[in-house]
Amino acid sequence: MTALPVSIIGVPTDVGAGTRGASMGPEALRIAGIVKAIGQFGLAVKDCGNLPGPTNPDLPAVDGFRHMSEVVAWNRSLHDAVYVELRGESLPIILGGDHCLAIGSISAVARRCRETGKKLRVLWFDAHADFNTATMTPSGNIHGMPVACLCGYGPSRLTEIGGHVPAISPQEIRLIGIRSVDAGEKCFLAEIGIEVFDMRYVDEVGMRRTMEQALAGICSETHLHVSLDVDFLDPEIAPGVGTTVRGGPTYREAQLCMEMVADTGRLCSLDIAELNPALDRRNMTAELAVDLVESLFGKSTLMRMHQ
Ligand SMILES: [Mn+2]
Repeated sequence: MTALPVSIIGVPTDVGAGTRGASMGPEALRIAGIVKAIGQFGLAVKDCGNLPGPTNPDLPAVDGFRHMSEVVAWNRSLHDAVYVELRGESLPIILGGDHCLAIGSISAVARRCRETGKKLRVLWFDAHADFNTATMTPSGNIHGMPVACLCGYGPSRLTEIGGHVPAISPQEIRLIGIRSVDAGEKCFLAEIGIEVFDMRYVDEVGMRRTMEQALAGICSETHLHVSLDVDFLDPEIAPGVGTTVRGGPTYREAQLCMEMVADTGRLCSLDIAELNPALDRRNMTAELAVDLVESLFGKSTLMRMHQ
């Protein structure tokens, strides 16, 4: 596979989150050196800058959703930006921003896959399942709903952004690292058949076996999209996020995930979401995220004798 040029798109939004600050994520990732980190692999990198969008009005939920109009505006514009980059044969990297942005990015990826006849596989690395609906979530924060919206469960203004409902089928996504799911969400996930590799599973079988299963069936015609919520990582190594949950993957486990994605050679798009510099310590979480991105693009943290 020839290496695609990379296009970086900043999405400085926190309208989908309960805690403010993820809107500063794109700049923190740039400061941590994301452009240079990708460039070192000989790839062409274009930083498209930040998308414009509405500011955070910090209002309570209306009809079960907070900031619906703002979330719709950001995601429509991100959908269009990602779609343009994919059509131009680039690999988009979306710097978030809260995780609601995955509605826009993945609906664009899915749309492009439908046009080109590619198979889609989404790996969703997260502490949460992000499968809430307006009736199940008390807060109404839309960053807890993107997987549900992408699978067609949610308000039409969000489910229809990519022009096809549902944007993705439940069979196209794997949730990895989950350790905070409420009862209603758990039943719903099982009912529609989403494959979930929770931390209990990772503990029992190990990250290597987990990733082998999450990547099973990927072939040369697969578009692999990674959606990395920074809260996937253990808070001890990644404090800069608004929704930390104890008991996440260690540094080595997280690196192994990324290295195994790199080994497939099929990574075609990436979201980095929920980095919150206001909660970080000396940008360490942004630097870790950049470190993981390097592994996604093939930097091996160990010298291997048998490649
Ligand atoms: Mn998330």
